[in-house]
Amino acid sequence: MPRPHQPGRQSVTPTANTAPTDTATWQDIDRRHHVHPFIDPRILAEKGTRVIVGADGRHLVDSDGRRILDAMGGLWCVNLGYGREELARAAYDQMVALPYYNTFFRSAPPPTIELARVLADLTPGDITHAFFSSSGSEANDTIVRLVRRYWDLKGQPAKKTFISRTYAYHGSTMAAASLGGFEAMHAVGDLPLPGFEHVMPPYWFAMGRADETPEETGARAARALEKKIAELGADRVAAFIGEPVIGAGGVIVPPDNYWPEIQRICRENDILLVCDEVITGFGRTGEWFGSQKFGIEPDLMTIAKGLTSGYLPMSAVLMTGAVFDVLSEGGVLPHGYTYSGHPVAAAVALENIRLMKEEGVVERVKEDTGPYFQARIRELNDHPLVGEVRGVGLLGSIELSRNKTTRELFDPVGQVGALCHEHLYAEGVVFRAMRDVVCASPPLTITRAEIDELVTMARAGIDRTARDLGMM
Ligand code: PXG
Repeated sequence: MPRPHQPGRQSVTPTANTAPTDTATWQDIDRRHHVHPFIDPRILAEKGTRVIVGADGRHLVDSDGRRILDAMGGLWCVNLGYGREELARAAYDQMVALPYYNTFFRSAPPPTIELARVLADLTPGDITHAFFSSSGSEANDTIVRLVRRYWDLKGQPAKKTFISRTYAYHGSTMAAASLGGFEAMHAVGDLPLPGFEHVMPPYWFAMGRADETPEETGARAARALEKKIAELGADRVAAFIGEPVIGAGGVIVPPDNYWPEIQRICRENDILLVCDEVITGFGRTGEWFGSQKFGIEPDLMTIAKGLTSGYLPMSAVLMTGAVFDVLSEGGVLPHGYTYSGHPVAAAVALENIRLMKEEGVVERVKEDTGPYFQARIRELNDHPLVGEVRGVGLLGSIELSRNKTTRELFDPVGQVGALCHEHLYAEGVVFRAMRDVVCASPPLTITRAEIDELVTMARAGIDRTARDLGMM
């Protein structure tokens, strides 16, 4: 049962196994013992860890009792919002019935079997089968192994190279980070591994030529894939992978002409099309899956995050019957994780999907809160520090720029975004800053009133940033 929050209380007991203590003590212990992803430990030590002790609906509660609107739904994942007792109960009931059993060899627990069926029903095109894992990174690693095996079994063992995009985020394992398009990530672990290539994304604001429309940039980005395939030889290219909307890379929304063109190029060159739906899956864009929003039917899909609303770690690789049939010809598949198809995570995923259907969550994003959110955040376009507002459904980003006409980026990139993130937090809302883009991916249960609150705080935080820069 979630505990009631007591705003203002200085000393917190978040769980039965942590002693009550104050923020400074948590921060001190954290600094001495805990390695955090994606933050300079010196900055963390200087500024102190934000200790989040509870949450309810769309709001977080920190160890000082402050309530903060979570415009990020955790990390793009808490789609049903916080404090959903139905999900906690589904986990509890399954833990009592069967807390663990595996899916290796001939076994499988009922929730995992049922989830595979539900996913086949929910997904677009001919997707029929699911391979389960626990994180988006593991699922994308799985993609690399399965796709390479697919081409071996098809008698085309030279088809091994993956083409992905600059600013793509596909995870942090060796293969997932190789798929990703971030130099800073490649620098850790000597990546990309051999066999991973990158082309430009349809990112008009930063990569579009001065005289180009977003559609023209989209068409040029699609041609970049065609050129890369020609350069490598289609007989060496295994798959193209992309997020329907690039998420962590700055919420880069493609123009409508981009994805159909990418699909055409993949089909014509006999290259598998893989959609990483880790963020765009489960209603984020106003459809169940981003590929539906953009009118394409991938051969394989990666899902994670919103599958369980982040309540437990679970991910999957989904594939068409045609892909499954080829893989089946290979006999034993020597690939799997101890927690593949974990029954408790599967029970939570099933309950999450049931609740989403029962409450009409995806329809509400499509027809009501999504369009409302898009209209309201676009009001920020009038701000002198805002270069462009992008988004679809309940995914949005604000690209900060000195000059929206020339689309001038800040130099060095990243400081203004980080500053803005701090100001937004001070206003009481968490965004995600990437370069000089602040991104939002709120719980899909967010109300119109909370969207108003979000936009008011966003404007105030951007105002503060502009004043620091002498732009207001
Ligand atoms: N694909 C996509 C599209 C993602 O956004 C992953 C794969 C990897 O999932 P796991 O579960 O292995 O993390 C992601 C994850 C950020 C941030 O800073 C984004 C993600 C994860 C952590 C931080 O915006 N996306």
